[in-house]
Amino acid sequence: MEDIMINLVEYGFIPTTMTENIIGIPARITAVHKERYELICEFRQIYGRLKASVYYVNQNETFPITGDFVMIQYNNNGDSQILKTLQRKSVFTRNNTSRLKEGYTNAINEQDVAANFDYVFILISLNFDFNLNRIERYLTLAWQSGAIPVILLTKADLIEDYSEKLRTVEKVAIGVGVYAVSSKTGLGLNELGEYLLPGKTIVFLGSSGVGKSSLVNALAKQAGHKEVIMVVNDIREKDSKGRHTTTHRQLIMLNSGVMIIDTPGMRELGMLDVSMGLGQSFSDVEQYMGKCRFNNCQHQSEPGCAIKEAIFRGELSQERWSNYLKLKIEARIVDDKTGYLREKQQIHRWYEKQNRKNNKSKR
Ligand SMILES: Nc1nc2c(ncn2[C@@H]2O[C@H](COP(=O)(O)OP(=O)(O)OP(=O)(O)O)[C@@H](O)[C@H]2O)c(=O)[nH]1
Ligand SMILES: [Mg+2]
Ligand SMILES: [Zn+2]
Repeated sequence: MEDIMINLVEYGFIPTTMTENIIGIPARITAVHKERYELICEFRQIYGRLKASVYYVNQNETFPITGDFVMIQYNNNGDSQILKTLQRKSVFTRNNTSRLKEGYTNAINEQDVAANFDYVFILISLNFDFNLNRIERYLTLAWQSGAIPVILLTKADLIEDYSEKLRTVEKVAIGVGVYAVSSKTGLGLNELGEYLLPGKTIVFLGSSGVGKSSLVNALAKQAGHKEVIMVVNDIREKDSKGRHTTTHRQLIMLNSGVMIIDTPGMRELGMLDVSMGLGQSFSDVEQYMGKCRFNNCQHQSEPGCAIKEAIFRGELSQERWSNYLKLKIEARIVDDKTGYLREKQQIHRWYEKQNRKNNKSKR
């Protein structure tokens, strides 16, 4: 056993009274294999298996996926036992209806993508794969997941002038950061600093070949890693389209303390639930609408405000509510193009203030 204990909080774990009352110690799933899980716990990187009497007998127990926090019975001499999946703050799951059609009950669902991420990096290649509809679907998915989307237009080194494309994407990506990047030249990577924070988890989404793993490597290099982290196949660009280089999801922690979940490109998007529109991505927020004591409640400091109460009870996160507001404000601006720029600046300031507030409360 190593001398130095790992602090799981640095892996994004938030201890609560609930976890204190469950037996075992917390751990985070870093990869999922057929029946075996890779985990990180306070002692070291370990392997684990599901406790059968918990996961197979009790049909309500959620099967862990990459990024999940779980409680384990630590075993120093072999596989540890996974006792419980803890509540997720964000998740990508498969479409429930297709799951039913396929006869899923509660079998291990390898198609589930990731859990407990703070940001979704949506990677779109500037030289192919450029499709606004797809970008919108990714955005809807990302908002639904409970995390914050960021759009990266990749391989900027291959395109002479991408400003037009950048502007087009900014128009559909309401309230979302859009960046042109290149893993080859390092262009735009510094701008991502505000997301690459210790303890935060970022999931990478995007078609096969857009450069997800290359970006992991570029960011790792930037963080001082000497070794290459993800395998990238450099000769496949022309002759072997459709092959997937990354074959499983892996949570990686960089030296800077940020965590990245790289995913295989596959048909991910088709498998995920994108049946709802962007407005309905916030059904978790909108369920409180119209439940305030006053009809014209501004959700500021009015008594009997259902939103504020939900936040107070911990049912709704402040961050989620802020995102909802941001999206609402931006949506209104798109309808009113005349005041567009002025208001965009206002939002920018509002968002920065919000960030400062968040950072303060974290200290
Ligand atoms: N010119 C250029 N090529 C890039 C860049 N990023 C990635 N590539 C190339 O694009 C190809 C695919 O890159 P990967 O990083 O494997 O793509 P991926 O999204 O991880 O693909 P899957 O693992 O299959 O989902 C490789 O040939 C890379 O060398 C870039 O910024 N510029
Ligand atoms: Mg890859
Ligand atoms: Zn209210």
